[in-house]
Amino acid sequence: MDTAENPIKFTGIRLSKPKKVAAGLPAVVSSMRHILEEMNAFRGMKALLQLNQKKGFDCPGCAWPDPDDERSPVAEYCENGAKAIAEEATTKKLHGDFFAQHTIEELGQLTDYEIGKKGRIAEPVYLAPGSTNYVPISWDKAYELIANRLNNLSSPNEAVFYTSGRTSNEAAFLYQLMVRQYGTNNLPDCSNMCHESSGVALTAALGIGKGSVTLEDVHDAEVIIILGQNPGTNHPRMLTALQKAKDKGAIIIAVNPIPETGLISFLNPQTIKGILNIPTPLTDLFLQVKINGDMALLKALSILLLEKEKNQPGSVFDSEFIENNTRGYQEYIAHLEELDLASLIETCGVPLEQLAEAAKIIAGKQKIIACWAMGLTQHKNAVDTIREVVNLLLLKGSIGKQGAGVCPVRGHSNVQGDRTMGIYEKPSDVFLDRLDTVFNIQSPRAHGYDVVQAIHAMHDGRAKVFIAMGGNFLSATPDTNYTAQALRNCDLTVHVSTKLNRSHLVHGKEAIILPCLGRSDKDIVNGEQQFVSCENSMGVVQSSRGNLHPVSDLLKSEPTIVCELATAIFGTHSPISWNQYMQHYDRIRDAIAQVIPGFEDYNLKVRHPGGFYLPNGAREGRFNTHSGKANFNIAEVTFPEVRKGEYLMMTIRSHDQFNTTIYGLNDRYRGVYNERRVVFMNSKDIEHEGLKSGQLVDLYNYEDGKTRVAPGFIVIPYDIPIGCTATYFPETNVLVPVNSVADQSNTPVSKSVIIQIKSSTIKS
Ligand SMILES: Nc1nc2c(c(=O)[nH]1)N[C@H]1C(S)=C(S)[C@@H](COP(=O)(O)OP(=O)(O)OC[C@H]3O[C@@H](n4cnc5c(=O)[nH]c(N)nc54)[C@H](O)[C@@H]3O)O[C@H]1N2
Ligand SMILES: Nc1nc2c(c(=O)[nH]1)N[C@H]1C(S)=C(S)[C@@H](COP(=O)(O)OP(=O)(O)OC[C@H]3O[C@@H](n4cnc5c(=O)[nH]c(N)nc54)[C@H](O)[C@@H]3O)O[C@H]1N2
Ligand code: SF4
Ligand SMILES: [Mo]
Repeated sequence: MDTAENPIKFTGIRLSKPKKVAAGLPAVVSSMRHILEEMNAFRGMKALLQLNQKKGFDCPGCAWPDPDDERSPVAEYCENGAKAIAEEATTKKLHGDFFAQHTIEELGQLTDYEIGKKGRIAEPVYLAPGSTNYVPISWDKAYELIANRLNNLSSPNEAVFYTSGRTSNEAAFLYQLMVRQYGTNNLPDCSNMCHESSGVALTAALGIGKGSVTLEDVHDAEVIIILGQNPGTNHPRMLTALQKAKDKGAIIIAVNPIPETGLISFLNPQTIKGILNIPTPLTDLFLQVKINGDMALLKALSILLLEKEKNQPGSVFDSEFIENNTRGYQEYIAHLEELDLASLIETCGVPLEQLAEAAKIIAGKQKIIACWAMGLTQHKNAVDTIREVVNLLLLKGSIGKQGAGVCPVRGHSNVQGDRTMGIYEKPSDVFLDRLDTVFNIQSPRAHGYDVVQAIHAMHDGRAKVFIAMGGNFLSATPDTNYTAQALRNCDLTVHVSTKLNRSHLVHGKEAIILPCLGRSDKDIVNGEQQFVSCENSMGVVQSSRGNLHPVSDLLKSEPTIVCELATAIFGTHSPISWNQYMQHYDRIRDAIAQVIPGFEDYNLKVRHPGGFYLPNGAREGRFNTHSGKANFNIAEVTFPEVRKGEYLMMTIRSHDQFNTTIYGLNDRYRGVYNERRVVFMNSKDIEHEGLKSGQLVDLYNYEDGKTRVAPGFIVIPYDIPIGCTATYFPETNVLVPVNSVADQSNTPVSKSVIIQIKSSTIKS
């Protein structure tokens, strides 16, 4: 179906062998090419020189931390950081004339790549009911209209307020405050689709929903296990940290269905070795797990460790740590003893010899870090799988000590900070009580909708107004056609955005786009430059000051937009005087300091070069759980039911995208150029299905008695386990059933989608 939600275009595929080395000169060339396509060299260099510097701005890419100590004065960023800047700081811009020339329908036929290349949205625009084009609207009129629609709903719970993870702490705090003053906890965010499973698992196991390690810990680790993560593409500066760890003798074990280039070896363009073209091998042991075989793999590893411990008591497990700091050890051991190693091996697909080698490596070491990302979080059994990672570390006493711990590597640059600021549909009463006391409001106590619940509520007419602080809800969420209907059923959809995206084009009866400043933009209020702050994946809060002249005078900062919208919604009788916060962002930080533990003296601490660490009990070996101890978890081994003729499909990122933003059409490391409509398959499966390399196929999912189809994908033979396939999101989100969610975290299961593959009905 070639519609506004799923346009299909083929761009002319070229293939090469997957690369064996990440980064190096091609990365530098690619960075510069992206920058120069979007802006002149002066603007490009001006931005890049301040990227991730202590007085500069935080990279709008991923949440990998910056070094605490010295930073490179010229290039403290990676290829994908440069691409993020090129995308955001482009000088191309969209004013009213662009929207007058192009109907929504026309724009909907463009691919995500083409839409993104159009430029920055340069003024607020409005789409009237039944109208074909967005037209300019003044900021005041836009606020008035949104406030009017919100104030006329029969309940505040009929509105949904989405957040994506680029939003600063300051904007996020104000946004959730506005939403709670308005009267709802309907605050779904991208985290619901991302590391929610990690948050749920770690809170139950360790008493804090975040990672426990610092960057220094990664450098000091003896063993680093990387599961379900592709750092070479998605957290490229992590390779520098891995290289440092390797230089100090660390052993890296990678667990992944595909041998990702960034896990194999790294040419650091900032070192002499890199310049001399001498790569650092990274992974010492690659375990090619079947999609979603991790739980079985981890249990098998624990069994092998238990055997060694029994043979030589005290040599493998940290019994003192287990005794003093954990709960449920005996029960966990009893559980392991009931399991059948052979069937675990069959489920995970990794041969015993390799598992034994991994067990041997782990057995003799104490400083072990486990890193993971979406390859673990987006499965039905994600929470229990992550708890299995923790079980393994607890056996080894590898939590709360230097060089050891859990490291869920976050996605968006401030997704962790947004949660800390209260962007959460299930806030604690303690947090709400503080808000109420400090601001003299009455926050609602009923929990709100997460992403999946919000889609259903909009689909069923229980929610009528959708407001998004960033993001691209339609393309990021599952079951694209169902979600498109959900958005279309709304009376009003509003987006605070930097760039045009598909969620602006598949809209409610009325729609508004409010254009905002990005990270790289200079934000001046009353003649004084303001800064915002973000929390990275390791709990460091840092300031971020853009240094580029915004492409349009009609852009506003996210904090200003929230304050002005709140003023329009609540009028002059509000107990919160919203105006003060947009006059100086120190006022927002003062408010945050009053509400959120760890932010005392925020304004002082955030001005410290490099920022400050938030408190983290697990890091210090204190576990704020119900039991006061770190908890082992017992879970049955589960695996998706895949019938004959069905395959498991993981939806992954190419090297040229940031989530739904498509920077380019290449996936250099995997050797795919100029095409995104591809399906990676094992050659035996290709043969078994009677298909050929390069053939066009249609992909189907039939869950819940519905037929979902993603037509037109080119078959690529790849090094992936039998029965497993991979495609890029968002193109295949149409196949992810909205009701297929992870137990406990409700995260869409977008890494184990059950598909059938049939030769295509369309021509390329
Ligand atoms: N350049 C760039 N950077 C990004 C992003 C981006 O889109 N582009 N997105 C950002 C965001 S929001 C996030 S959340 C992160 C995402 O970072 P990643 O989680 O690295 O992103 P994915 O492409 O989803 O890759 C998942 C990895 O898990 C593997 N995998 C899939 N299923 C399984 C499984 O069942 N078991 C195991 N062991 N492995 C599996 C895949 O082969 C792949 O290597 O990156 C962030 N950084
Ligand atoms: N099938 C499948 N689906 C997935 C995933 C997957 O692995 N597979 N991954 C999931 C994950 S991990 C995530 S995090 C979500 C991502 O979901 P989202 O966060 O909703 O999506 P993004 O693509 O990151 O959002 C991009 C848009 O954000 C806007 N934007 C960019 N910068 C700014 C800014 O500074 N301010 C504002 N206001 N707007 C800005 C731009 O308009 C841009 O078009 O997708 C999820 N969806
Ligand atoms: S690793 Fe992530 S945060 Fe660092 S420069 Fe690259 S994209 Fe930006
Ligand atoms: Mo994410």
